[in-house]
Amino acid sequence: MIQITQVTDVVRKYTDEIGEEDVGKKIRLCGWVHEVRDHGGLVFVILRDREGFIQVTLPKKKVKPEVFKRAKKVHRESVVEVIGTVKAEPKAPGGYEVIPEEFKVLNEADAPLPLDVAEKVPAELDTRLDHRFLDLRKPRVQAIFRIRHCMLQSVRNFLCEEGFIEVNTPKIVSTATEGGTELFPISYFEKEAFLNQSPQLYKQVLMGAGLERVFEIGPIFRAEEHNTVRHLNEAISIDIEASFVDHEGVMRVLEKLVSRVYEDVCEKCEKYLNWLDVKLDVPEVPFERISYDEAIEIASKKGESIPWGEDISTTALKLIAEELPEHYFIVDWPTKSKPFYAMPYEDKPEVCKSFDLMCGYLELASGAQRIHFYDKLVERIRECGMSPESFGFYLEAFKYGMPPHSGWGLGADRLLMSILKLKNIREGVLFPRDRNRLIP
Ligand code: AMO
Repeated sequence: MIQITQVTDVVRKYTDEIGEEDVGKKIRLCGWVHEVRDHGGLVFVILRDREGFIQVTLPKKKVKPEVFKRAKKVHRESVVEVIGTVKAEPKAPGGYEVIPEEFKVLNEADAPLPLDVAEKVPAELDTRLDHRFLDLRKPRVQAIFRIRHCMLQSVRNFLCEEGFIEVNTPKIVSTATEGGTELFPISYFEKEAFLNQSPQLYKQVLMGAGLERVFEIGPIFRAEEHNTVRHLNEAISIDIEASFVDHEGVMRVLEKLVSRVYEDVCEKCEKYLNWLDVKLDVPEVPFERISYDEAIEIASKKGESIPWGEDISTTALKLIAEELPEHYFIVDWPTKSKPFYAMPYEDKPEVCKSFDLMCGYLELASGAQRIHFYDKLVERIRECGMSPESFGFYLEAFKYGMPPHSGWGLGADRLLMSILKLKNIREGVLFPRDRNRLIP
């Protein structure tokens, strides 16, 4: 790794890089003061960096007086740089300690802290999110984001290997895609505009452009009224679209992707999974598929009836999940319960070639084969009570050679929530946006 911090002869080490080979050697540590334990003539400073902790031991008689004085009065969470000699010490966390010859306070933190990073004083999620930069210093919280990073990298690697091209589509748009109720209007000079709910229209247009397989990892905005543990107003969606593939084809891509993410997280994030005390089992593919009809039948037998054609309620989904493995697909939804672009079955137009990927009762993704015929699409837009005129640029792409295609959208925040069994989706989002939260 390139040494990008201050230049000295002494090599900077992360706390987890210190081993037997460093004993007796001089190293440089940079990080935050996690804890100070003052025993009079002996002071222990626990230094934390992004990889863990190390004990900096200061016996009054063995360190320079100014170093001893500085360490003794440093506030918790101050930023420090320590140069010192590594000693094996079985009683120290990690088995090593550092005896400093230099102890620089690069920036002193105020006291008292608005949030206890050492987690001795527990805090509610709201308080934690209000002071998120401090909350993020907690190793267990950082672990979530290290795993999120690995998850997204795994998604990218897998989709690139499968021939998908990464694209970026506009987030300031002029039309709804997933129904008109959840739109955020914005002012865009003299025009009406919205934040995009989904890259849906653009990824389909790119099929008309001949890109064949595209993916996007980007924000989607939904004016969700409800404050639930699994809804955000700004979420990250992993979207794909593929030509000459039916809904079954993209479901296979989706299940393989999910299982690959588990494999990669297990392999590359053992340390962070341990910090979180999470054990993962890689889900086996193929995932079970049940039809919408079978799903509502299960719910109805358990006392929760869903009128055919309606969306499945959370209560019903919880009952359905009791009968199924962790990951499963609900397929063949009523056409009227899905957006206009889902392709109805030729011989049964009241049902469409769509699917939801579930993890327990949590919906992780939804997708479908799309209607690729211009006339049929215009008819469906009208049936859904919308005006084809507002879909001009989208519809044009269907007039001049649109291949058959399918795709899905997978909620990245929900995927992370399900992998780590987070109780609240907000825990896996750096700065979540919900009805009550616009700051920080
Ligand atoms: P859908 O609306 O089902 O489908 O969204 C796809 C996935 O995105 C995630 N998601 C959310 N996550 C957190 N908070 C929200 N408010 C939220 N809304 C959605 C979910 C969901 O399964 N265009 C289609 C996809 C497609 O057919 O390609 C779409 O947007 O995990």
